[in-house]
This record gives sequence, structure tokens and C-alpha cells, in this order.
Amino acid sequence: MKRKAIILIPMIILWGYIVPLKGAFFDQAEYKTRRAKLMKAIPDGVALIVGADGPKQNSNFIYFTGIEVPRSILIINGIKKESVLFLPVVKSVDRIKEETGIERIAPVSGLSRHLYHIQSLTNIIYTPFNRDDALYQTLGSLDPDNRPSRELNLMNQIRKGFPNFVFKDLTRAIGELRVIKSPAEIKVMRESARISCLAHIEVLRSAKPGMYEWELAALFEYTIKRLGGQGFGYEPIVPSDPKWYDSHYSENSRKIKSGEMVMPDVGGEYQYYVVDISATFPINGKFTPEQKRLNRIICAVEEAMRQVFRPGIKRTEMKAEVQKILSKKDIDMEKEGVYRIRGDHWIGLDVHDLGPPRDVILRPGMVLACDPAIKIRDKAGNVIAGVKIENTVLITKDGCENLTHLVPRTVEEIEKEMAEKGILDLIKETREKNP
Ligand SMILES: [Mn+2]
Repeated sequence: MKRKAIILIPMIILWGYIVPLKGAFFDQAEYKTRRAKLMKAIPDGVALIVGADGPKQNSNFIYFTGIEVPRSILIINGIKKESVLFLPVVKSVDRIKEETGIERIAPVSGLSRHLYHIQSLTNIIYTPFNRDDALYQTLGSLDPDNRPSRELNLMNQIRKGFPNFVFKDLTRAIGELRVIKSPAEIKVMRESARISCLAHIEVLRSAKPGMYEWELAALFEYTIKRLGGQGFGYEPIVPSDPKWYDSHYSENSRKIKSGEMVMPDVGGEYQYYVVDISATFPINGKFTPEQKRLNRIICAVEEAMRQVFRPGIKRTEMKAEVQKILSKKDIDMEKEGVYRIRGDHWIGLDVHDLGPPRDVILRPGMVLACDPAIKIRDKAGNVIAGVKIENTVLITKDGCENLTHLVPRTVEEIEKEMAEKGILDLIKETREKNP
């Protein structure tokens, strides 16, 4: 099965068709269920969700509506159990109602009147507080970038006009919903994973010593978009030695020399769903004995983590179980400097998705990172070598499913893929034939 998938890849990449984006990505029932669950969580108030001002919608708004129209606003009424979508220009009302199941559609100019009427129902407005401009932000600090967000601007305007309203944070309630993926969401995440994995394979095939990190980043982006993705799911990090250990490195400007390792942390976005993938490979396509050793250890750790990921386990309990599995393979995580073995974060509409706190018990439908890493330091404490891999993993009813399983992981798989021709090899051949 796996071989077949890999043989098909060049065909898919070169002649694949582009899936166009559309307004609503799921059927009406999906969006109605999401809003109904939120209504249950806010029986004493209304939720206010502010849409993005550009062509790309924000995660919460797309989650509850599937609507991309810029500058829209959504009210989900937990008391009356209905939703009102405010659009800058009201058109295609029947189509939007059909796609989203939203009960009422009105012009944004009618929001003020709507809030006036809501006052007789409740004084509570729930809205997701933005981490960066929470209401307790210090006022009057001297920082040119210290501007209130659009959301905060709107809150302040509402406060001025309707001083009785009290705002409460909705982030936690939305996180509880978004952390469990429905069957429809899982289907989309599988596709997001598939195209992101194919991009990793394409990069392995094209990577050569002497290339710049940005060339690999550009190839990731091209492949993801060519296969129907919206682009990067998050800022791509394509570091090579010795930049790799700086986890926020995103200049991607280094020329990669033979003998050096590359550690791309790149995932695509498809219909707004993101996957998170990291890999480690030698730019010249051949692992040294020490690199082979690190690869063997990290693959064993990652596999053990997936053996442990299952419903009912607490993330804080994972480390001991992982070590138990590894002991049978004579791997001591402590001694090898292995870290991050609990699944670092939730993944979904955002790469660091909204969800409950770390010590929560895993449940089916959760998607999280399986992202162990090793850093090797010299006596002075400087990082001199290391390895990192990351898969996006779904908790199923009796274990887990690796959504990003198509990425080559072992030494054999990686070396074999790197020996294949990639798009950049084909471009080079064309150029040589036509000097
Ligand atoms: Mn990650």
C-alpha cells in the first residue's frame, strides 16, 4: 500500500488538479451542531464573534459559519437559541442560510439596534479575548505597536453605547468544542496531512547541498498550493546546522553545505485545517553513523509515544509509559537527552489550536503533536547536534492514528526518497537541454 502511494506521488504533483476554495466547507448540519453546542455553554448570554477584515477568515468565525466574507459579525444567542449573521452587504441570503443553517442575516449597520434589543434579554456578552490585548493590558504604555485589536475596538464601542453590558471570555468554551474533531473535520485534516506529506517528499527529492533554506521553503509552498492547499499552515521554519536549535528561526536564509542536517518544521493548510510536521535529514542524502544512531532513537521514541497516545490517558502520565517501552530497546531517554514526550500542543484550525489545559485526559477526536526531540550539547552547554521529528496524530476510540504517516522517517526511507528526482532536478534537466 505504502509503495503504491509513493509511486503515485510524481503523477499527483505534476498533473494533480487544483481544488477551488468555496464559501462553506461542510454541510449545514456541521455548523448548526457547533453553534448549538456553544449555545448550551452560554445559556445566560450571547456570543459575539468578529470576522476578519481580509479575504482570509479567522479560525473562530470560520468554525461557526464557514463564511469568508470580510468584516462580518456573528451573534450566537444562548437564550433564544438562534444565530444572526451580520454582513457588510446583504446578498445571497437564501444560499448562505442553506449552507450554514444560520437563522437570520442582517446588515452590519443593524448590529447596534440588535444589541439594543438584546439588553432586555441579558447583560452578558461572551467573546474570545485576544491574548495580546486582554482587557487588563497596561494603558498608556509608550509603544507604537500597542494598538487595540479590531475586537477590542468593537468591545470599547459597545461599552460606550451600552454601559450595562458585561464582557466575559469565550476562549475556554470554544476551545472545548474545537479540541474534539468531528468525522467531517477529520476527513479534511487527512487531506491537509496528505498534501503536506507530499510536500515533504518533494523537498526530500529536490534537496541538494548548496541550496538555500528559502529554496526549500519555496518548494514546500509551491507543492502545498499546487495540491489544493491554501499555503503554509504556519510560518515555515527551515533551519540547517547550526541554526536548527533556534526554534523561532524563520529567516531561512542560510546556504546549506554538504554534511549538514536540515530540520524543516513545515505544514500546510487545507480548507483552513492545518497539520504540523517536522523532519530531520542530511542535505547530501547520506546519514553518518552518528546521524543514523540519532534517527534510530528518535524514531523509536516517536513510535513509543504513539503506542501510548490513547483515550483515557493523562498527558502527564505518558513519560513513564514511553520510557517503559523504550527500556526494552535499551534506550534511556534521560541519558540520550530526549525531551518533549507528551505531545506538545493541540492542532486543528490553528497549529497551536485552542483547547483545554495540558493535564487533561485524552479523548477520541483530539488531534495533537507527537514531537520528540534530542539536543546534544558540548561541555560549555552549546547545542552541537540533534534531531527532531513531529507528526500530527488523531486520538481514535482505541488508540491513535498518525495523520502524517506518509512522511519518510527511517534512514532507509529518507535515503531512498532523496535518491529520486524532484521537481528541481527536472527544471535543471530542461535548462541543460536548452542552453
Ligand atoms: Mn509543533
